[in-house]
Amino acid sequence: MFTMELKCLGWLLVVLLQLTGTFAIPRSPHKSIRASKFPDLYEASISELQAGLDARTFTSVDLVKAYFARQNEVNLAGPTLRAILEQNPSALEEAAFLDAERKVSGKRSILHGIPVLLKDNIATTASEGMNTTAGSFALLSSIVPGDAGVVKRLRKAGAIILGKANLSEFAHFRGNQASGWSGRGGQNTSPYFLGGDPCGSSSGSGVSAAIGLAAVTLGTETDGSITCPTSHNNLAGIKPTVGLTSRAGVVPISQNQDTVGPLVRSVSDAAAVLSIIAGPDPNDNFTLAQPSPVPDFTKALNKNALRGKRIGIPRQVFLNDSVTGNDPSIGVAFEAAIATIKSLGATIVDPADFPNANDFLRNNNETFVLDVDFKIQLNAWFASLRFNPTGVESLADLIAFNNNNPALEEPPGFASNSDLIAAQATTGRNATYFTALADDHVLGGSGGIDATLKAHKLDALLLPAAGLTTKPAAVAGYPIVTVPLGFFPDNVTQRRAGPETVYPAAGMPFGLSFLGTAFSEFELIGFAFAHEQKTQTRLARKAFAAAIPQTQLSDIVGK
Ligand SMILES: *[C@@H]1O[C@H](CO)[C@@H](O)[C@H](O)[C@H]1NC(C)=O
Ligand SMILES: *[C@@H]1O[C@H](CO)[C@@H](O)[C@H](O)[C@H]1NC(C)=O
Ligand SMILES: *[C@@H]1O[C@H](CO)[C@@H](O)[C@H](O)[C@H]1NC(C)=O
Ligand SMILES: *[C@@H]1O[C@H](CO)[C@@H](O)[C@H](O)[C@H]1NC(C)=O
Ligand SMILES: *[C@@H]1O[C@H](CO)[C@@H](O)[C@H](O)[C@H]1NC(C)=O
Ligand SMILES: *[C@@H]1O[C@H](CO)[C@@H](O)[C@H](O)[C@H]1NC(C)=O
Ligand SMILES: CC(=O)N[C@H]1CO[C@H](CO)[C@@H](O)[C@@H]1O
Repeated sequence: MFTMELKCLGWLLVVLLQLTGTFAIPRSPHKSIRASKFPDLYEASISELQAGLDARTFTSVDLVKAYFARQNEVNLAGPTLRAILEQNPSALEEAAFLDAERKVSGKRSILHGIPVLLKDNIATTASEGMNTTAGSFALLSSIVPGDAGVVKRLRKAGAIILGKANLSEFAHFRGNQASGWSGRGGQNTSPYFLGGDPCGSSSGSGVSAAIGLAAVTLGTETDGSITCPTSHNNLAGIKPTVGLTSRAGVVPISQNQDTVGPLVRSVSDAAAVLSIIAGPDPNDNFTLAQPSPVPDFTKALNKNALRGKRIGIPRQVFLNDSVTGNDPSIGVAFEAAIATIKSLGATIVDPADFPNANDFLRNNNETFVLDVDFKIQLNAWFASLRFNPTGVESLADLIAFNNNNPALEEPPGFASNSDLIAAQATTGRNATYFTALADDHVLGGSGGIDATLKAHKLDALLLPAAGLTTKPAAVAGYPIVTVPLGFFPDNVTQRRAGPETVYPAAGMPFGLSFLGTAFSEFELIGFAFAHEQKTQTRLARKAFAAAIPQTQLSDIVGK
């Protein structure tokens, strides 16, 4: 420990001297040859970036500069995607430190020196310079008690926090919201169709991962908020079992449903990130009930993972377009996915209907539970702040703040506070609440996903990501792993999604979801990987030209 610190100091000195120009380590004379070895940041995987960092082809400082430049090209300029809220003013310093440490003692983990973008409801210590606001002006310049549990794990693993991503304000718990809109960030839009709905609430995370504005992004899901932006942005995403990843330091909706997970470009990257952010956290007691030890999810990456497995297709309600509102083209691509999964050696059980499928059509227990939890937990969030200059200290204050600052928080088309008002009207965790919560667990779990898996001896369920797919997993707290499935055809019927957005639209992506029981991430990752490797759907279509940032490492290294 002691010698390590001395070595670190020595290298920091070297770095400082280099920075101040006192002496310079000669650069490679083969720069033009090396330039071709830079990975394309649009698609670069964690392991490609790690290989380049290890080979000293580029540094983490170069990576941070390149990602910042890419963000600046498309965020408020060009197609004005509005995916990024803040760039970390300490990121370059953090990168330089991690570059120096790598030289001395090697990498701490596969995330050492890798830039990670966080949804703006995930807290970062205020002294670093970034705000944690869930997109709301009511939390601007508030002082959080410290890093979120997942951020502590990322930093320990050597990751660089690159910035904060836009989102649907308060993770889509404000009322009648357009996906991807927040007071602070404005309307985030799709990189696949100008003015397309990026889906939320982890919209900025999804859009940023899609076009390489960061190496890795994190989002949160209460019901659909990782799965849907993963689907709309041609990504791999994991909505972990509630209690696998810590929610400490995450602006809450509900302890019963909130969960933090990765939105990235490949199942391999998702597995690597999940392996690092998962694990117990004394500040989130739900995480203390998870199986130990945390699996190395990268060991699940097996192209033959579907061989001999039984995959069920819950058609009733969940594949009925008149219920889900899905465009028929999703169904066409989904049937092809079933055939692919069969060709990969799985037994398809079709249909494998939920015994309680029709209960999902009218059940409102979820809203009841979320309203009660949100009021209690958001009030606790405000109480936990060291300081909030806006003076907002409660949900009631928040509603008043929005109404008193309409130019900031209620511009035309974005004025609804109906979720906040409904939550404010609740009176705590009474007998009705506990009945509703128990009913949720039956609906999604013992009477839903688990009942279906058991009845047909299944290893997983398969559905398109869009539709009612996320609800059973949301109310049960169960995992979903999503991968690219296809793209809307040019003649798709375009619809309005929000005041400034449309969905579906020509060329926009949609995803395929694997669902399972609690803590079945390892199996689901294997199945999703097998499908991803066979189909390579993500690579079939890129973002529209103006949404593809041009800056690459070759523009940064040595400049
Ligand atoms: C956080 O918000 C404050 C107040 O608007 C601002 O001065 C500061 O620059 C913000 N931090 C970043 C990194 O944008
Ligand atoms: C976690 O702690 C809260 C109170 O702090 C309690 O209401 C809840 O039941 C606990 N949950 C678990 C899973 O232990
Ligand atoms: C699909 O849902 C509609 C509306 O609920 C219903 O009328 C129809 O019977 C369903 N179709 C099937 C095949 O279940
Ligand atoms: C809650 O679930 C139970 C059991 O499925 C159902 O009878 C009840 O109507 C639901 N309550 C609400 C408010 O939807
Ligand atoms: C529990 O509180 C809700 C409002 O949050 C109310 O509608 C319901 O009647 C209450 N139930 C009981 C048993 O008091
Ligand atoms: C789009 O084109 C396909 C293939 O030609 C056709 O089957 C489908 O009905 C068309 N959809 C619409 C909405 O026109
Ligand atoms: C990093 C960045 O570009 N942040 C911008 C996010 O959007 C708001 C609203 O347009 C801007 O004020 C920020 O500068």
